[in-house]
Amino acid sequence: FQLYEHASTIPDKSYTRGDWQEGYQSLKEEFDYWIDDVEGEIPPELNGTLFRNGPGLLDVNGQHIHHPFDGDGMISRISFSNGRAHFRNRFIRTEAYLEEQKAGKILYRGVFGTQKPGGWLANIFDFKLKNIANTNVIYWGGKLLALWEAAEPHLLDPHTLETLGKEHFNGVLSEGEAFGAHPRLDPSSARDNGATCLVNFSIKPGLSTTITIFELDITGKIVRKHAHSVPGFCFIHDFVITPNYCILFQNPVAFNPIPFALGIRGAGECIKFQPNQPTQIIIISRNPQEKGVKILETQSGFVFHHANAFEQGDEIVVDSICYESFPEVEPESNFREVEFEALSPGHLWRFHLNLKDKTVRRDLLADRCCEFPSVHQDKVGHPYRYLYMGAADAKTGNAPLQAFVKVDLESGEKQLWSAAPRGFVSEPIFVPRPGSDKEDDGWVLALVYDSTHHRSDVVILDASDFNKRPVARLHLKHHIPYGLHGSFTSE
Ligand code: 3ON
Ligand code: FE
Repeated sequence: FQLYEHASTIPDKSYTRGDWQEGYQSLKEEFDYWIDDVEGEIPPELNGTLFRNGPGLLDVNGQHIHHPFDGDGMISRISFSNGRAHFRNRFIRTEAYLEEQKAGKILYRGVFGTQKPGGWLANIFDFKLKNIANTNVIYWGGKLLALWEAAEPHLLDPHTLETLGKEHFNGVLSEGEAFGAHPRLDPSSARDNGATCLVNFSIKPGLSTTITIFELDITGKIVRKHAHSVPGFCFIHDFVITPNYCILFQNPVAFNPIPFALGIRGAGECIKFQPNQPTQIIIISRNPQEKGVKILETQSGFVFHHANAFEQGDEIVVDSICYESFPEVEPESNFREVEFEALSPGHLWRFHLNLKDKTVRRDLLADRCCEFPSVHQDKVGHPYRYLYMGAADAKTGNAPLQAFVKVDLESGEKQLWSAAPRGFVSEPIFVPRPGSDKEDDGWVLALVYDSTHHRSDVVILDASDFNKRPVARLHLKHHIPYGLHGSFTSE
């Protein structure tokens, strides 16, 4: 476990930018093999499949994309059975991926600033969206779906990862209609006789924004769909649920479409953070019969990801990763040259939304730079004790994610496992030990990029104690570019 050592070997920083950059090389190959290079032991009770999604290509035939969020989606599938693990990765054959690979050049503009070669003249008034299916992957109702928040999901074969087409849920979703990338699973849905249901949302931008809520039963059918209009432009990437509500944070941003229309900037680069405006917290009832939304206000800030929410008396409690400002994408900049220290780090906050007196209180829970929170699947929407997330190795300041933090929300205790100085982490996922009802009895699974060997590891931590060495570390034969989200299914 050579990466287990701490950052003390490098006095001022726990990483070098050069090491970090290597994790953003494209992975062009598609693999299919049993993972035999394993340190430690894969728990024999760990059975199921970890699916990961994220940008696999950071270039199209050598033409660089402008931002990783514009990269073509690639699925990694790590399946565990009887103490062994198998790896497979496949690109999602979206229409745009196939066209661009055939042409050997960039044919589409990306939301985060990728432009077709040829300057603004080649890009002006081109409003076509490239559905890159790169943000999340879920197995639900017997379907494996790759998600991207501005368009419909792609349906994949859960075994071969072959792309089967776009999914419209029997026509409930129309051609090109958005289906968000951050579904939440309600472990006991009252409207489904206590069965698990999947809740998702979508954003349709405009001068006013339409927020649509979708609920899918265990067969994968959309059983509830209701739309709500809120004033102003929204950029909402994630949301949280409780048994009765969906909660979305409308970050204070303004959208100026002109540079996008003129072919100078991507749509996402036309979003400007408004530090002097409050964040609006949108509360939507999950009862489709209930019209209208409640809106509460809190201090300015930018939230991509929420950890969880629950109802408590007159309050809804929401735990979220909040930035002081939105990290704006600069058109002239190269994301590989990012000055980490110049950006504001994400911190874990707890928001108390009082529905009776319409006030919001917020408390800082953890002031270490962090992202990608995850909780026990049975605790989604309910009071909970433990949360896991990616974090910087250093206590303060903004830096790449190199560690995992477990937060005990009851005692305030935090445990850290770090892959610094040469390892870089991604979203951790908690997998409960079968048959156990202790909230932290299980494993935390994640991909960790090891720049020493330019390869990625599947790291399995004992969730009950991060101070222990990893239960197992599975060395892949190659790296996987830093990804976004994924899920574990025991089916
Ligand atoms: O808001 C409008 C509606 C909408 C859906 C306009 C719009 C064009 C901005 C839009 C589209 C939004 C899209 C396509 C968002 C895609 C987001 C994405 C692919 C990823 C977001 C990732 C967020 C975070 C915080 C990632 C962190 C990564 C690291 C810490 C590094 O590993
Ligand atoms: Fe996300």
